[in-house]
Amino acid sequence: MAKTTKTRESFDKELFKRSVLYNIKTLYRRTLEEATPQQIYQAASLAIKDQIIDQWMDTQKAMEEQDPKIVYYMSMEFLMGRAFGNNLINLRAYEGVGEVMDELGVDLNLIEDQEPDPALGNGGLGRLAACFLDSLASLNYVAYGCGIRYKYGMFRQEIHDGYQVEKPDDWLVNGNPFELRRQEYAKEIKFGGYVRMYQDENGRTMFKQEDYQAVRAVPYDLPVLGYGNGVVDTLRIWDAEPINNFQLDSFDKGDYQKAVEQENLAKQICEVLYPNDNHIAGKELRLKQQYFFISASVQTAVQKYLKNHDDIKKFYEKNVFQLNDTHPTVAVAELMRVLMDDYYLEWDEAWDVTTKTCCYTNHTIMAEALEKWPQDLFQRLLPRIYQIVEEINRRFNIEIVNRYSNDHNASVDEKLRKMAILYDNQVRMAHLAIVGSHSVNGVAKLHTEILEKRELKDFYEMMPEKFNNKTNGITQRRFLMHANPLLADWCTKKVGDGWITDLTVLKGLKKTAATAKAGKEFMAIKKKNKERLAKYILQHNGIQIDPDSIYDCQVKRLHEYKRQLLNILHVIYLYDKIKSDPKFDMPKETFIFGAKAAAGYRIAKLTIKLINSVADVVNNDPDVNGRIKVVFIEDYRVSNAELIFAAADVSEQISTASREASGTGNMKMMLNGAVTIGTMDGANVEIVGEVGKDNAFIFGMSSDEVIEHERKNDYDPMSIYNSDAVIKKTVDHLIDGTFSKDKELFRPLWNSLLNTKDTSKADTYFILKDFHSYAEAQSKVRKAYEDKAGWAKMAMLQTACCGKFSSDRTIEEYVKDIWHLDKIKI
Ligand code: NBX
Repeated sequence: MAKTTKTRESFDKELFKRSVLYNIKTLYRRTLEEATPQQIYQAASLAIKDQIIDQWMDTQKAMEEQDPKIVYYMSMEFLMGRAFGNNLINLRAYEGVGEVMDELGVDLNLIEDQEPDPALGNGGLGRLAACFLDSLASLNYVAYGCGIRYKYGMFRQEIHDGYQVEKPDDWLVNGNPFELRRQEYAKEIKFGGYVRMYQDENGRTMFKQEDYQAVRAVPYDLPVLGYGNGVVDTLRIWDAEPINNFQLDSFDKGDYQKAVEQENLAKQICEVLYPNDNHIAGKELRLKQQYFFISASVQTAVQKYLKNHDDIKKFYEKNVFQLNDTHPTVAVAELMRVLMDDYYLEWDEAWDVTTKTCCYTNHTIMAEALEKWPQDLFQRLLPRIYQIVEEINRRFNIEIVNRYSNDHNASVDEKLRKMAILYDNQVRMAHLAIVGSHSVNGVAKLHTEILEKRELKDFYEMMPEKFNNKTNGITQRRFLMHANPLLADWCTKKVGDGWITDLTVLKGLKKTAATAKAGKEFMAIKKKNKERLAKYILQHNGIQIDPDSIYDCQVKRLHEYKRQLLNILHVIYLYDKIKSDPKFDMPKETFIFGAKAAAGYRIAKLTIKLINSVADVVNNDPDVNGRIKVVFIEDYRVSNAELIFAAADVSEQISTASREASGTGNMKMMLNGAVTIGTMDGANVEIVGEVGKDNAFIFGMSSDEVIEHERKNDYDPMSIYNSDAVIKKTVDHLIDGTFSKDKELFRPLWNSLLNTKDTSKADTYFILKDFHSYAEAQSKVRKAYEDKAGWAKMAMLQTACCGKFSSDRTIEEYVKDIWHLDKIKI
């Protein structure tokens, strides 16, 4: 248990113990001995919640007295991970609770394992939102996360015969002990119908949605604890309920029909998270989800403000909306609607407030992830919102015309085509987000540059002042303190515990890193974490791995641009080497994968099957003799990610340059002392900047080179294949029966690299082009690992140099440049 967490302030062990026993009795009519681990978990969680509630109320009180500016972080995803352990850490009660559990004869880890991972997110974007909330609370800012209480979060992944099988994630079966249902803040949300225009008694033109379907949005609040500062912020996630229980004996057929439809709508809206990342399915229900939680959140924010302020025109002085990608972008039009229709502002006044309130973060340049809605669908579902979007678009187009009609270097038509919000019968959400916000940011330096120079070039030229970079970060409270208590303690011993709230303190380790003794300690801790992961893998995968082997880890969503295929092709290449040269000398290496593929993403799912098939062959071939092992960890999620990060030696960050906006797993691995093998992409560039290029293994094309090939459309993987025997042999193993009796099974993967019918579509992610440079980098990794002392030093330097990548730093930058929040005092 982490000594780091010893600095506890007001945690009362006796009170906690009594409270747990009491809860077991009153909830389950049982004694501790009779209670199941799940029941103990529930009882302990409620005991903790008791303490949290007091702090939560104090925070609310401080808020009312101090009237700070509030950020609403609007996101369709919050990938929070388990709350129990994290809450204990931030309450500084982890060790105390551990002691109580010891006294009760209960294993705290077992209790933590009773909690399902709340997986209300796909990957990086959702997890970033969770890290941001942790940092906001820890830095004394008042924040509301606004999202959806999906009944089913990200699916649970099972592997059957090497294939991914999606199982529903029924995370609420046992209830959620930390949540509070806030019926009193329910809101009505309207869909469909038509807009009636009329003059009110003061002669104002009014717009009223009629003949609509409505659902009731009911908020559930989850506490977000700051670290040791008594601040408790709120994640408010919305559930949908039917407005009224309709009468089954209704005589009016029309009413009856409508009532059933309304009830169904309410049942559907929050049913499930769409499991796609970096890809848009364009489903009507998804747009309903978006408007549902945004309308509820915007209405709440405005009403909350007006409780203590009377000038709605100054709303932006006390509130800011950060839109997490384009998914919450209807907020721009919804705020306009509320300001004009409910509070009678004129267009220009409402527009001033809206643009000063909204800010937009872009997380991708992948074309297939850009949200566009068919105009007719949008209009049918959100008739009033559509009118407002039309008017925003009309005014923006006038601006474009005024700006460019006398500019001989620009064509107005071209600009309209590229920048209009409504175009080609589509609503382009990114354009609405940019026009309706005063800040547009990318998530790493390189990503922001690409946005400015390429993807959003026209917008950048027209409104450069809006654009800025905010390099992502991660919270060290979860990803070091909770994930790796041994290393957390070691850091504290070396440099004090200041790193918990200021990660740059770890740079003090640089001096330490020079000594051989420290290196041994560091690697001993790594070894323990590798044993912990080996135990998990044996339990969950039935595969025995060697804690003395190199743990090379690629864990993240499965996507072609992330190039898990490059990784496994390199394993195939190594396997060949071993087969053709039985004495081939290399340190033992374990290739660890973890990844979920979107349910409809064929190539991604087949890549999972390939990894498992390669594992079957390689792990069981006596010629390999344990030199390489391949493991695919089932159901990759926040809780097992923590085990993996702590155990990783090598961090695989191998996306095609320019494609990974930032990456955050790269930072989590670095924090835990894993060395990066990667491309100059996303935040890797900045990681190398901090740790130095001698302490990372960089390979492959630069983003400029990739972009240049795309511009010229001159990349021809087939010519590489035909002229390079090694690549040909490696790739052909996909279709020669080495990894599957059915030689055609992996043909689609082979085709994805070499499809001869349409060269421009083959190997879109330049796997063959980067292959040798990757293999060479891998060979350097193996060589470096053989120098034990050298490796220990390099690993320590990762931890020492990752100060920049705390989400605390990111949040302070958002505050300084965009949000201008006030700190509250408790
Ligand atoms: O956001 C990710 C990027 O790919 C990472 O490079 C970045 O570090 C991270 C945080 O900024 N994007 C991401 O996770 N996107 C999604 O999950 C996503 C989900 C739904 C959707 C589109 C994208 N419709």
